[in-house]
Amino acid sequence: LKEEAASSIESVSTLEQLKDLRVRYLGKKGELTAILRGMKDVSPEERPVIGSLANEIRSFLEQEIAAKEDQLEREALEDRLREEKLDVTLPGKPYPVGSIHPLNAVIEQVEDIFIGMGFEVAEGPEVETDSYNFEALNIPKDHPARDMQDSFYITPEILLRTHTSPVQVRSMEAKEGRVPVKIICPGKVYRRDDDDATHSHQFTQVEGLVVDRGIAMSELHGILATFAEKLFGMKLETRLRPSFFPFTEPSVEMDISCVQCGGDGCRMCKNSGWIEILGAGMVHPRVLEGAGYDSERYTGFAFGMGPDRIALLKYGIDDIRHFYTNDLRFLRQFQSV
Ligand code: FA5
Repeated sequence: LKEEAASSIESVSTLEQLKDLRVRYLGKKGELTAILRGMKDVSPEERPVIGSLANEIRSFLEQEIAAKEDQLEREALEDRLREEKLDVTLPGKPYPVGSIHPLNAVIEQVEDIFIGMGFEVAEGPEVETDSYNFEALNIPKDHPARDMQDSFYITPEILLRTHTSPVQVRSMEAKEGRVPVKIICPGKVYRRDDDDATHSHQFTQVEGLVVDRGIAMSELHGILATFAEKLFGMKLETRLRPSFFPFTEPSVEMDISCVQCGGDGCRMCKNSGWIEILGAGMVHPRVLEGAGYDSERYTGFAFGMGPDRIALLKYGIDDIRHFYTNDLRFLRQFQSV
């Protein structure tokens, strides 16, 4: 039995098989256990001899099994180490890296420039009431200026805001008559415009508003000229042209000398040398009064620009729709922006 067991132990190759062998020889119903149980039938003289022999075999088998178990475990560990070997010199898998959208890049630059000049960034809702979007901005129901901004209405009183100007009124109301008010507000706006290379039905604007004592048109021009030079990173000419907005009086549009051709004429500026980048003006007294500011004591200026068109100009992009179609080939060109 001893020899047979020893050679079986020698020949097993898995821990599973070894466990079966242990049960077969040493288990409750095992062969050696059966011999030890049978001792009661053996004559008293033979009992000590057979008993000690059986015990000797048992401890021998226990040792053999333990030794084999050690060996098998070591081998299994070595196999695993061999299989799971990691080659740290292999080249890694390339991981796709995203980049900031050119439109967001421009909005962030605009924010940084104005924050640097002491402005705070305000926010307002994209779903707006007719009264904030129009009435509080001196655009009554039957005013022809409503046609300037064809709107998406949700109910007769609620619409998607057509410009960021309602945030002027909301910001003044939040300040409850205190000065200075000095905010910009970037955000999405919506108009029922037909999409083409320079028009989108959803686009972005950045509004600006300053209200304090003694604010004049010269402050407006100074701040906006400084802003334009910082944004395009070069010396620029700027000019203010008379314009009309119901919520500012007087109203202007600001042109910059074309950054693409340096003022000599190109496709971007239609050979005029000038490009319009924003609308602005002195806040209309009626808008100040409506938001709780005494228009005899305080004056202010406001402006509104379209970062989409500024981004077209800054990066020489030919179609505004590129910003919204998410073609990776287009977006990848701005990884260093
Ligand atoms: C306004 O929306 C005024 N609220 C701006 C303003 C604010 C004037 C404060 C005075 C004081 P306007 O409709 O011109 O103005 O739009 C401003 C800018 O938005 C334009 O210069 C243009 O850059 C951009 N814009 C207008 N319509 C579109 C469009 N469909 N797609 C992309 N950009 C547009």
